[in-house]
Amino acid sequence: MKAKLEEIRLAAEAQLAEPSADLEAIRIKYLGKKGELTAVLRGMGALTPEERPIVGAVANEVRAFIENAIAVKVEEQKKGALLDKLKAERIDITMPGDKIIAGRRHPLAQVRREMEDIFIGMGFSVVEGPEVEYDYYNFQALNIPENHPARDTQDTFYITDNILLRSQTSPVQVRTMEKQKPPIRVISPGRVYRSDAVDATHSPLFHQLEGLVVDKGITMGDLKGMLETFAKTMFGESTKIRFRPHHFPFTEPSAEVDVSCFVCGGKGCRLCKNEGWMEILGAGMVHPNVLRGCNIDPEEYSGFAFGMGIERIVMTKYNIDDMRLLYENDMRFLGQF
Ligand code: 2NM
Repeated sequence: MKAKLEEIRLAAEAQLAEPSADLEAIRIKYLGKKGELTAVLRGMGALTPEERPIVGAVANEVRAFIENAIAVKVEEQKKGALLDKLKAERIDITMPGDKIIAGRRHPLAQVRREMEDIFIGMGFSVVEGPEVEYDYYNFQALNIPENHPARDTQDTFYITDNILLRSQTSPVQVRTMEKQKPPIRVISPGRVYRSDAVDATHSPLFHQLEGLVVDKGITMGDLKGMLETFAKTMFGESTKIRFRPHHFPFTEPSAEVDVSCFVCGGKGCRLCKNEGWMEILGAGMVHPNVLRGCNIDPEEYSGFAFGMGIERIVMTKYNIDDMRLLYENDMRFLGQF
């Protein structure tokens, strides 16, 4: 029996030496309920009382040997599996990282913010209002007569007889004057809509920034000084402004305002088409009818207002000759700003 036990030990040792040994199968084969070592232990009843403890000791020794050999092998296989995994999942930290493409603001948004900052610096607040407006706020309250061409369905997008897409942001200023007592100092940037065919200088949707100041004793001099500060900050310290008489129904007197060309300084060049000046906005003193319509007494208060197209400012500032470039979302173009 001792020889049989020694045979079992050697056989188990040999099997466990195989690199891909199935450890669980080996355990069952020798140590399991129907295993070879178990069978030897069961057969011990046939031994003499003198032989039993000697064979029993050898059997225990063989069992301990096999158990230990299996445990060592289990550890070995675990370690091997971990090393394989580490090898397979190795990270090359010298590889270059993924390039992050940073976004940026659209030039229209950049310029709008730049303009807002300038006016905020002069004490203005930014106000917003609906893009779908009543005809009352878009026209009537602005002293625009019933038969004015701007009211034509050819020029304005009507939704019903008295509801339309605002064609300017002035309705926001009327709503402000209705709600707020002077002193008023607001700008209203936003989208406006006009039924224009698309070309290099027109779009049915564009952006305006209008401003309004109402207080006691406001004069055209205040308007000029404020616009001069705006122009110098926006286009450079040497910029001059020039008022040309004009007509708007909502202001009296009214003017179109030019800035001196920031490329040639007024001598005339390609950018300003040899004029030396570029038109950037319309302005004037708020018409008494407009103030009265908002329950502001024109005998007590006066005000100025102005309006400019943000697209035009962007195109002037960056010498862009086709407005459509601002709406096409071509990154080769937008990436330049
Ligand atoms: C312009 C030109 C001149 C203007 C007038 C008003 C209001 F509501 F006070 F009457 N808001 N904006 C105005 C004046 C707008 O855009 C070219």
